[in-house]
Amino acid sequence: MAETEKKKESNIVLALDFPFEKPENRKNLFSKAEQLLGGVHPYLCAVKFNHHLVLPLGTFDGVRKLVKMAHEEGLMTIMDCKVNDIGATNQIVAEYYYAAGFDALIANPFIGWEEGLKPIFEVAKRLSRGVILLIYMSHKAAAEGYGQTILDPETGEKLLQYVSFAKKALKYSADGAIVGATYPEKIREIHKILGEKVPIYSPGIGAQGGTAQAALNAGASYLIVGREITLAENPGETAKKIRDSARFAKRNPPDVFHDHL
Ligand code: 3DU
Repeated sequence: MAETEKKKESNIVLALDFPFEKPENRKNLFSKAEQLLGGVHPYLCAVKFNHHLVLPLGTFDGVRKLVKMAHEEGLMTIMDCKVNDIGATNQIVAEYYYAAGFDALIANPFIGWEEGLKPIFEVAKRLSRGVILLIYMSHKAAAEGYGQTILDPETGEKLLQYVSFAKKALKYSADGAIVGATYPEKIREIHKILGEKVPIYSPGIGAQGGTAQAALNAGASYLIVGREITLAENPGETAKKIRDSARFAKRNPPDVFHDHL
């Protein structure tokens, strides 16, 4: 991803999400997605797909075409399927999404390693693809799961769930960590654990209330942006603005200013 970011001069991952369409009108979604991607690709490094398109368009039909289109524009593709089942099922899920062309998929570390995440990482390794782990989600109730206090099974000490997940992301050599832009203080804390070894992908910019500046300042490497772009009157202009402000924020992190004050 770092190479693509450099080449495309962008750290913006577009969440290619659209509002619900009646199933009989689902072909409109393909045209919408195709048109949007055609207009915004110069300002992106990757496209993230979700059930918004996989359900109505089908993985090996519409979605595969969009994945191909993204690749032709030099973009990486991520499937946000938040894999969360037993290993035998996860393996099949991973095989299908990678077969459809996805470069990486998102998985939920709550399932644990043996017969959980391990089969996904094994498929990813065999096919040279990526696995990105959810470390702290962006929504209001994220604290109920990711923020709970657990007892570290190795030390018996109290530990925050997301701290444990961040340590595991390092241990498993995950290709990315999802941390919500709505919780910049969590990004900062998790970034301290991950350093530059596992890049932070941050969703929740705009529609969910997070800001690009705060997420980047706290240590996020990539910004995941959906509705702010997909529902904009002029998606190309909006994507360019977000890309430009993200580049500026990266060059001029407010922390650097602070350090000099
Ligand atoms: O709020 P937006 O429209 O910018 O979309 C954010 C996307 O990222 C959307 O696909 C959502 O399902 C996904 N996502 C989160 O928003 C928060 C997470 O913790 C993980 C994924």
